[in-house]
Amino acid sequence: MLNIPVQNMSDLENSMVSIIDVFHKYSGQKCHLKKAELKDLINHEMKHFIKKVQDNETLDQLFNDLDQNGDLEIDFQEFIALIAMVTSACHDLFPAHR
Ligand SMILES: [Ca+2]
Repeated sequence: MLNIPVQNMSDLENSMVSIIDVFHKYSGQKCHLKKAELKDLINHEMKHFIKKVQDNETLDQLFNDLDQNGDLEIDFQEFIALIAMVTSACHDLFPAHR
């Protein structure tokens, strides 16, 4: 574990730590997200950026798209692909200067 005081970290570094923290909040010690955990994470942590996942068909589709190695779990590598996709989409929607 890196031992850097939070106040010394940049906004971007803090954001990276937040992504890691959120992943582990939902994955727990096992470091993989099951389908229901992915749904909870999206619906609680990304509700302003992604339409709420309500039906199983949408969840299955999203889960299968993210699960690149087909082990029926989302590891951190697969999770950050989602973060990258959504962040990229937000970049197109948000003005450059807020
Ligand atoms: Ca996987």
